[in-house]
Amino acid sequence: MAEDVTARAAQLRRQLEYHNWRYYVLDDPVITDSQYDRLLRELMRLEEEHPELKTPDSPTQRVGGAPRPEFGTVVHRVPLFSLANAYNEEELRDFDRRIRDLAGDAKVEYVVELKIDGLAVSLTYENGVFVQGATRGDGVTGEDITANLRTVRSLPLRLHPEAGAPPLVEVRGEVFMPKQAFLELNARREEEGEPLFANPRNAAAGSLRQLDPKVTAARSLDTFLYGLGAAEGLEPATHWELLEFLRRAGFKVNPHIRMAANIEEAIAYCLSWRERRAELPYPIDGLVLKVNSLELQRALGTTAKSPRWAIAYKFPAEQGETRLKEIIVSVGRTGVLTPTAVFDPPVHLAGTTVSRAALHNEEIIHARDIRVGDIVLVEKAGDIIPEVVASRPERRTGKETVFHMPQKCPACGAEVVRLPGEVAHRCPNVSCPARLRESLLHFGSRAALDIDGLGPALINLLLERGLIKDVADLYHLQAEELAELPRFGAKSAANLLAALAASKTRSWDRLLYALGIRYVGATVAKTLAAHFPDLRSLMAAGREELTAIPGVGEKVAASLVDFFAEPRNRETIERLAAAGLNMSGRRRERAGPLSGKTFVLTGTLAGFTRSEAQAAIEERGGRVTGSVSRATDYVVAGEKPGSKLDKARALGVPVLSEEEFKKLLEERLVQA
Ligand code: 0OX
Repeated sequence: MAEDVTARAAQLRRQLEYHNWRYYVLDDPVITDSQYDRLLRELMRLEEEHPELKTPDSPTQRVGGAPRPEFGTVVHRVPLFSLANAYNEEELRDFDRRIRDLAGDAKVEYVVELKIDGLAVSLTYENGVFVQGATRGDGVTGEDITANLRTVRSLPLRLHPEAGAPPLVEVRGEVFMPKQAFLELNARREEEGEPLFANPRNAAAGSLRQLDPKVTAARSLDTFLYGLGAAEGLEPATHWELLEFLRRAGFKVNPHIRMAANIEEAIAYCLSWRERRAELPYPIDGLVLKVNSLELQRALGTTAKSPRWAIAYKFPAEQGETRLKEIIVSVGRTGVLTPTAVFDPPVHLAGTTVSRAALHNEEIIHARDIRVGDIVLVEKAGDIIPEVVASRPERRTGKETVFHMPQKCPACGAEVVRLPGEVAHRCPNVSCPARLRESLLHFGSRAALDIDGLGPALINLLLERGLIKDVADLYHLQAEELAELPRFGAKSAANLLAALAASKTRSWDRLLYALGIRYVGATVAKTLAAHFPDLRSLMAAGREELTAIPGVGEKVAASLVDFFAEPRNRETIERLAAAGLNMSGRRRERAGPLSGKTFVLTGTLAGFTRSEAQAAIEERGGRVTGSVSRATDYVVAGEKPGSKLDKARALGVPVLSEEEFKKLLEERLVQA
């Protein structure tokens, strides 16, 4: 028996270490938090029952994960503890009883906060100035992510004067990604052939733990602050007072934080959020109860891992069971094969009916021991995306089958490849009908050439009838052949031809984006179009010329060079040119007196609308971006400037008034 227990503990430890590494080092977990919790709790129970099993390196003995070696490390002045969890009302009442045992007759009030599903950070301000930011890390040592945190717009780089500039404050809170931003980021990544983030928290972690702060800056991260570490010159008496201080100092404090006079009020507030959490624009995974009196907090103290004065109430997972009927594999525009689970019957989760869920890749399917025909558990990951989290092996009948990625492309039969270092399987055939279909859809999509009426049904018809074989064929379609298509009269034919004609005049960055080159999304396409006068000169550019452009990295450059080296692609581009598509930009490439200068606009100007100011800068060869960084040359501040002005001051970026801006425009015109 004892042998079994030892073996199981060792197995759990190995599994937990592996999943820790996937989560903290790779930001790419293969199991869900609740599965991880289950493994950890099983190990904790075993170690409690058999203390001789405890080892100093057991995953139960630490709070977080290994720091990434690329970042500097920060030793926290006061350790960052994690929270003990409660999964039901009874566990909350137990928590309250333990506290009242110690409190004696004193009344125990609680502050109840939403538990934001993000990344815990610690921010140090010296004499009111932000000097250092760190991840929690293992609670004792974290990673230095100061440069990245500086790009998060809701973080004050300087405390508001109302806070009284205490000599030292170390503030704690959560950096998170709003749900909408997460969905948009993943949509963009899908388009650019990048792996998707599993949930908003991983997206936030992945965005913050970037070696290039520019990448962090481009992600919509937000913050809520809720705690204090080391402090000098600041002594709140209650947690509530601390929150008020944080608000005054300019931090974002969650608006749904409430006082509860006793545990029952706190519980009622927790339960009220079970139904309402879907309405929030950011992900939460529960609530946090904190003893309001800091004196009582000090008296209660901490265990090895978590304070005794706080507890997390974790929502039961939105969860349902159903049968995984089949796994279908679709082929995307870049050739990536994606498996999708199809459920029979569909499951109801948090007000929605779910009949399918993405399975990401083969590795995840095997890590979760999911087989076709299994009864599976479906949850909403990060409060938002349905996900198959586990199977029920005990309910197998023996008819279930292990899933393998097909070795041949399900659409064209080409041999599937797996590039070294990639989890994705790909169809390498550039003329694969599935890839072609997706490429055509992308080509005509709104942000690309915006060809009204070119939807999936029409594309299928055109392909089936052999009327088109690539995007260039679209421009040779004839009214007569279109009018013969089922449910497609002369009117629709004329509309489509008009839409195609209109698409020829779009700016060439949109054509570049429409070509669907890997890693060339709409933003990269704009950047490239701003540096080259036309598509042909971009095609002639080598890797070095490309990587010299800010915002163009090795990956993008290699992808462009490969794409343009392919004769079939060059031929398609020539045919598009012959059909009359616009391949050069008058407006964008301008070399002028402001060439190489980057501007940020904030507030309202009396003499210009925002787009007029932008046009004036661009006409002179300058560029306008949305956020202030060290690379910004000027910030133009009008009436009621926003936080961009504070940021410019903190970074020492020159700030121009409207008068000064006008002068600069005039001067630079004369020079030109
Ligand atoms: C959150 C959150 C996390 C209390 C002692 C250790 C953590 N995710 O929103 N942690 C805490 O509290 C501390 N509060 C929160 N609101």
